[in-house]
Amino acid sequence: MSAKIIDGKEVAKSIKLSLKPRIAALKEKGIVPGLAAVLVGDNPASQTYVNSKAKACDRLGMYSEVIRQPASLSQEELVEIIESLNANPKIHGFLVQSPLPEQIDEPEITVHISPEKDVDGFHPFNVGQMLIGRGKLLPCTPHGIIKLLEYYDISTEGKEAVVVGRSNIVGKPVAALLMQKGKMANATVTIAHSRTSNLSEVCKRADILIAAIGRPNFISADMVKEGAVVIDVGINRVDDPDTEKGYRLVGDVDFEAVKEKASYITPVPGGVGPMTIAMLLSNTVTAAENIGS
Ligand code: L34
Repeated sequence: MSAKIIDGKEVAKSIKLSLKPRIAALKEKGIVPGLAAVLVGDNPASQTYVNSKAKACDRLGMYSEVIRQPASLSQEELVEIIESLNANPKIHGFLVQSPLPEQIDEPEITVHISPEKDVDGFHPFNVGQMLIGRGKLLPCTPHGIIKLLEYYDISTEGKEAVVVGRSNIVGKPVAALLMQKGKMANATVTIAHSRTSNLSEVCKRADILIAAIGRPNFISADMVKEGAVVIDVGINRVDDPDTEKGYRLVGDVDFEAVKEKASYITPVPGGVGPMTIAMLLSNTVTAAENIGS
């Protein structure tokens, strides 16, 4: 069997389209939803992602700002920037792009973001609300994954979902969303990680396998059950002198081999990545509706 390819660009487009009437309704009230992204340092992947976020806002008639800062930025200076964004009426949502330089204490930074403007959904208040099933601003990548499954009518009800990776930005929250009571949830969730014994066997149990490890081609075909739904969250840059950019993007899943075994699979690029941006825009519109100024 060759898997059906889950087209993240198409789903992202449909989500962005669905935001248009909400943006128009806000504009009638004199509100232009505004997003700011803080970029510290010059990580090339972060620059790409942040630029894509700003461009996506422009296309939908939203306001956006990218605040670029040197890698030498101090914790105190970053907190000041956050406080000014908290107070900025043009900005309804903002984020501080990861990774951050080592002098910055990231969890400590997140606490300073006003929960109403926390469109990443990383503030402990929003994490807690999500965990009890009351999240208003859900983390973008995990929520994007749920939306992909929903769009393709892939039921999660009663399914074995295995999440490989336990990061705060993907692994833990996607597990929380899949295990909760409700539609597009009710899954039996296992979180596996680098210290899991028998990782291959654990992965093989999965009806839905979510790979968020950050290691190129880590999930091989022999770790995947026949007919499984495979969601690849990894975006790894691998050197490739034959390409114009000098690298190519590969996921955490050995796509070519695994697609012969899976029923559905997300590609990299064009899978989960575009959904992260679509859900960020969605959260920004939601934040603007909730803040209403
Ligand atoms: N604070 N930091 C914060 N929030 C986030 O939500 C992120 N993330 C992750 C990294 N750090 C963050 C992102 O924005 C990953 N991420 C992200 C966003 C967009 C894309 C990938 C990752 C994306 O657009 N991916 C395209 C390819 C882009 C390319 O050419 O490099 C894709 O099709 O997968």
